[in-house]
Amino acid sequence: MQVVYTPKHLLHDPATEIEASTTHSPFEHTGRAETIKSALAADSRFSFREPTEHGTAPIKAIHDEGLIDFLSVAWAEYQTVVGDRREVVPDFFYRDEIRNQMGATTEPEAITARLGWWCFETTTPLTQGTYEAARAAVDTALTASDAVLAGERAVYGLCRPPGHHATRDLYGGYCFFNNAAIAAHDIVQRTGGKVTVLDVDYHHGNGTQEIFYDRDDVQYVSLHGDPRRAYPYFTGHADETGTGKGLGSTFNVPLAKRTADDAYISALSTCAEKIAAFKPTALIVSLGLDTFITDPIADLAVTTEGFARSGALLAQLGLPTVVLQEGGYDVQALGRNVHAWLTGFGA
Ligand code: SP5
Ligand code: ZN
Repeated sequence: MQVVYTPKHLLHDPATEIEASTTHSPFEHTGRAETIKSALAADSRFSFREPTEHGTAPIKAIHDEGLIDFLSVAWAEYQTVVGDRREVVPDFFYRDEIRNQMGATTEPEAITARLGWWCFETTTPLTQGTYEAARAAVDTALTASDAVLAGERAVYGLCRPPGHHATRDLYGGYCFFNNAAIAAHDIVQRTGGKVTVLDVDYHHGNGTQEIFYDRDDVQYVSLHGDPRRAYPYFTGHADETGTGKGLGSTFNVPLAKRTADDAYISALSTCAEKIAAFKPTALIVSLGLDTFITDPIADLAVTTEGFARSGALLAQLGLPTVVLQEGGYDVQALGRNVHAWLTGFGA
């Protein structure tokens, strides 16, 4: 199996994360992608290639151009206006209600205000090279989907930073650009076929769901920790099924705490049936391994064997498949878990 990887992910290098009312070392760090790379490189069935540059057009097709412009200048502008900071984090979030009765507003001028305009939470710091790394993650996803369109059965894009929490207009949840959504839309545009994004990350992919919520050409299927207890809290409930012509093209399966392999595989089978019924021409998997039994920020109980079974089950759909890296924070086990999933699929 081809693996698309670039060391440019190292340019996004936060040293802290503000979460749970503390500042601590980040769960999402450079070591994650490096350990995955090493685990796959040790198996000769995987061949590595670097992404090619695709420019901003495919990103603009999914995200507000203002978000791209902001991310390209925000870190540097903060340094000159506010002060020297290794990492840049918002401290004032825009919420519509602050202007109750006053009507809508537009992007503000001050850098502090713009941070709160484009970001939705505190755990996603901007570092000096974040924009370049985020652009490279998009290129990784698009290079993987190019290879699948060129005839590969399945290709793995080692995207970092991840993407599925990024909405059309907002970044957060360790995500800046929605790699999977950009690749899915690109495939639809180029082939005219329908695409499914299957999101197996522990966290609901609020961004991917939002981007495609009113569309009938991209199906979004997700199984994740129940948002009644799990981040991102405000989306991912079972009654969210799409809107307008997209009604029925979103399918959410919230999972109970400690869900283990057999129950997980059973839920995944239900998802596979939904995908088969949609009849897509390609599948994108948002591959988060934070469903793992010892993940530090999640509470499911999937094992390495469960990941191998997941890959095998999805291979049975027989679809051209782009697998893109999302979360997974037990870094000790992350390389072997990705390896198990991909070899289960059929490396
Ligand atoms: C891509 C991805 O997996 N993003 C996840 C972002 C979640 N960030 C906040 C998680 C908060 C979890 N708090 C539980 C702490 C247990 N020690
Ligand atoms: Zn996650």
